[in-house]
Amino acid sequence: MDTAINTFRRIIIVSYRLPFRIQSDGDKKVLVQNSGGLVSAMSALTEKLSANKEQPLSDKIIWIGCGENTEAEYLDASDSSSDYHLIPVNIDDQTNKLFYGGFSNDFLWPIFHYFSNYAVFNETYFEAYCKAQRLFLEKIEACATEQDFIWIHDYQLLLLPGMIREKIPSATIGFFLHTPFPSFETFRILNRPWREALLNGMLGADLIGFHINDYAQYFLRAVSRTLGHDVGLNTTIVDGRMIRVDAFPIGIDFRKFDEAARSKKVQSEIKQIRSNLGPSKLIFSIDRLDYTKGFLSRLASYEFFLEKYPEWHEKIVFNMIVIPSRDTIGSYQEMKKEIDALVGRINGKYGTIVWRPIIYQYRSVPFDELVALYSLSEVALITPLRDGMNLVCKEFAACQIKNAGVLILSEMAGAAAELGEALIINPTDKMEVAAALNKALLLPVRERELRMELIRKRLMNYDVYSWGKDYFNSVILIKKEQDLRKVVVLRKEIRDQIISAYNNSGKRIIFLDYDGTLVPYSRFPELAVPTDKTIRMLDKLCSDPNNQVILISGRARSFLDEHFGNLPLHLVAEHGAFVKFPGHKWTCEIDNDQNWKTSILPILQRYSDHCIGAFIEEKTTSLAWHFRNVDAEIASAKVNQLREELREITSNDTLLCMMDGNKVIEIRRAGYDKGFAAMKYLKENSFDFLLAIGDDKTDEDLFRVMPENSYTVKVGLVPSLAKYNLRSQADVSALLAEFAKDDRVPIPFFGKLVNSIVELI
Ligand code: GDG
Repeated sequence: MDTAINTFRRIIIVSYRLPFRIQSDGDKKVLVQNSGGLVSAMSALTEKLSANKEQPLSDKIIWIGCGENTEAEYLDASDSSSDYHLIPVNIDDQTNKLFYGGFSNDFLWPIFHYFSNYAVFNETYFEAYCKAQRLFLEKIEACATEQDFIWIHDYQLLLLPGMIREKIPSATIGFFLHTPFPSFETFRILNRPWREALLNGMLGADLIGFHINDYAQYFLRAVSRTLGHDVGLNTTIVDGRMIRVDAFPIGIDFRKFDEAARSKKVQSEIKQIRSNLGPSKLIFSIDRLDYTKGFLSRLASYEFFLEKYPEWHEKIVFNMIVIPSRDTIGSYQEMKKEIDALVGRINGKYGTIVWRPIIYQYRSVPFDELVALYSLSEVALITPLRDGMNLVCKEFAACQIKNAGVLILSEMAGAAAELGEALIINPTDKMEVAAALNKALLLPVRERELRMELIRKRLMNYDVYSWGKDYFNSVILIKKEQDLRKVVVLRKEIRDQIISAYNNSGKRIIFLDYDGTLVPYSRFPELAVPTDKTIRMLDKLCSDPNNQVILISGRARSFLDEHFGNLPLHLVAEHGAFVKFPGHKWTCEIDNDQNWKTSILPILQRYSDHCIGAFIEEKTTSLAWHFRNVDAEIASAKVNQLREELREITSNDTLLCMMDGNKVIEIRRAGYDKGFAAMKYLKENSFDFLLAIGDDKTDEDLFRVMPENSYTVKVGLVPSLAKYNLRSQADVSALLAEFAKDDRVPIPFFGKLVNSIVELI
């Protein structure tokens, strides 16, 4: 961890809210930590980092977030031992209302927690969401460098990683989502532009962390289905940058709770509470006021338990603490009223003169009291309807120093994936919850101890420190991986160098691929035709007697003839199977037997039937199965199956081979490729300017045979044998336009006349 930390100059944490507020302590102003899952986790982590005497942090951790005070006031209130340098983001009230209360809490929060019926759709929410994140961006830009690690947290800031990436392309950015990420069926409720914007925003990060693997997989699925990016088990590649998407189940500061539970202060607090409680067994829960936490169904289950198991009356007490949160929002106030009423009804129905079944408190709890309550409770009843992780259940276990308590935990909390020894329940099934309560209260001591011991051991091993370490190490690993796969973008200096080499050379050879290189991809190949501008540019290029320009394509002869037949170009069709010199006829470079197609066509047809959007292109020497219009997810499953099937055939038939292209699988006669075709031209080794440009996997064969002194350019930011990468097809047109930029300008006759005059002058 320490090595990982020291890889970066500084850590910059960014979250919606700053973790501290300023309070007066006599004459002095002091920083007081806010409550909440993110703050608890991060402060535990940073305390540990700062406490490391051998390798303390080189600088304070910068934390950027909304706060009530100015930067100077925070600085003033923090003492020299403080771990943080707090930088507040100021968002005006109206924007904040729409951004935080609106888009974040009234829209994303319910959708991400599967409460889509609570989601409020409002155009202005999203505008404010974008505006607010630009304000965060300003603060980050003012302090961040490429050597820092910027760690962004949670659903309020989903756009921010992408915004930073645009401004600081080589920044190291981590993103961690503390809520669940919903399945695609729920995520697709968002309208398409928002869906795309949010995913693209998150993909600005190098490492995207979730609490559990399910959320990571749902995210990757959303990326594949919404943006059409290829996704692997835990990675995806965007603009040539590999991004890791993984699960990092957040831990707690186990020792802090464990030690506090053993402390004298807490032990005397326990005695105090115990003497008030009497012999009753204590069932405990504490959560922020939120509909996701499942208060109403928890109370309904408890009521059912009281009804079904009357033998427990007067022997148990349920202490339900609700922490004030978001209670300015109307729906939260409503929910609070419902909780108040239900508690009142249950206590009225089952309570006696000596017994109140529920002790309900709506308040915050000081740390020592919280630890005491965790420690002395016999049962923790943690039943959220959805929860990213849930730290309360972990803290309860950390305080069970005698291993005596039982944890009842909702299967809808991320923590359930880790804590299998708890009694796992469905929080909406009151019968199951009631039965679990009864079981928990009756569980033999030995079984309670065994279960709790295992839970505690796991939480101790993977505490918040290990979580941070895991996350930091993964950031380093993905950066290393990116370095290995680095693409060399053809920057202006290299471009100038190529243009000047072109201008200073006398014998040039230029290989140009067609689709994706000379023209952008289109939904149907027939529609990807060259523009007049492209034809004019090619005309100029190949009319230069010093140039030999070869259009080296996978297209059929007829297509190339139709569009380029009038130009003095060399044409190579079907990936090298046919070659045509300017003014000559096509020559076939291979054995042109076509019988093999009869067995392959039905296979391709069968896959087309199952993949809406797929189509077959029949060429003389090959059959191409195009899947660019197939739903990405269906394609990823079916394409692999088809590959396997074809591989089986080609491994038994040495005359056939399979080619993986850009959203196309092609099966053809073996023994030739673009490299093979190019070699015929390159044999004549007297060129002083050599250039090859292509975007497809089949162009790698071309790059492979180009001599060392060539310029080879891959279109798209993906690793390649080519020396340089251009971002897009449009960049190729711009580069070629530079070569063709003799000032002899426009079209044929008049153009040539003007040129001659220019030359004369
Ligand atoms: C989000 C996700 C995820 C709260 N009130 C008091 C208090 N707290 C502390 C608890 C606990 C934390 O706040 C609450 O964490 P949870 O995980 O239970 O819930 P959220 O606030 O919803 O947190 C959640 C979490 O982020 C972390 O990623 O687990 O799923 O929703 O640490 O102890 N502590 C004290 N007094 C309070 O009144 N001392």
